[in-house]
Amino acid sequence: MTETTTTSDSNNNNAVESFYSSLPQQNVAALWTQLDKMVPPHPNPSASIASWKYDEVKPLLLSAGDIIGAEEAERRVLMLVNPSLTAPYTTDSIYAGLQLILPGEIAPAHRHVAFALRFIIEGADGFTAVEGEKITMERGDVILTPSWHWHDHGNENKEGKPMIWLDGLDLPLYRYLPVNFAEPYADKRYPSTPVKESRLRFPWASVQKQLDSIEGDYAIYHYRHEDGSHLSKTLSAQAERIAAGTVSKRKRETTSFVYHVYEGKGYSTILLPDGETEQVVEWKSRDTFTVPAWAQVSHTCYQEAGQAYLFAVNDRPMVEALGLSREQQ
Ligand code: 1HN
Repeated sequence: MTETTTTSDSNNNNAVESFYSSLPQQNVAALWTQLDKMVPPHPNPSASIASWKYDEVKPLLLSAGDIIGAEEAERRVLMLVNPSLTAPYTTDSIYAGLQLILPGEIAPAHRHVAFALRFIIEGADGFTAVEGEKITMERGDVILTPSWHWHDHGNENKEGKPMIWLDGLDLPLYRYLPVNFAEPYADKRYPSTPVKESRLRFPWASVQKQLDSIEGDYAIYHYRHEDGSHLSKTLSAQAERIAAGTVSKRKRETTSFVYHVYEGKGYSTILLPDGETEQVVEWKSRDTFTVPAWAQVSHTCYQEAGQAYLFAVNDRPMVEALGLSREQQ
């Protein structure tokens, strides 16, 4: 009796083993061994909390300026690579990079399916020409390059000032929808005429005015087009004001963020969705950091530094369009 059971158990084990080992040949796999991974108990972004100090990255960017020309590079950019991922991931859904154009240089005209927005960090007399509109770049401006719009960049400064900005693109999306492609223009520049105002340019002054007009220690402003829509169908942006010596309420959203500090000094306390990994990111003007999706975040502005203004690229339009928006205060 006992012997029979043993034999049947081992027959059974053999049958189970051969069942599992037969699966890969047929390109199938058992869901029940990895159900947790497919439907985890909480959102689980792959991106980690990361930060880039401007004082550390700017010298590298300027060195890149010695090594390669903007035209040769096509885009002279240092990508902000999330340490848990590879390029183009700054978060799971947002690519960000720092771009440099030196006086007299042109980043030649091209167009691509990917959407880009730029937050201008420093420089003078720089421009980006988008589909015929030559738009001057000023610190704090957000300038859009909608999908499939011709664009080139340049720097006409006579005092040797480099033009530097933060790019935000929806490149990670094309891992799943591989429909992104680019086309070079026949000439270096796409024909354009200077414009003072553009639906593609969002000057900082009006954003700050909005933030300052909201009462209280904390204010948030969501960039929108005149018709109320997000900046694009994929990525958009927001700006926040945190009064000196105050802490913003802890909040988590299914949105991910690449933050960039316009002004001020402080730190953000970020708790990952696992509820265990908490990090404090210290920041000051021109630093950049990530907040992965569903991470709990609160911003603290130091008393002595005056109020802080934070800018952030977010993936809100995609998350909303898919009905996945959730927020916890
Ligand atoms: C691009 O075309 C620009 O036009 C910036 O300035 C960054 C990153 C990846 C692919 C294309 C630009 C980019 C990019």
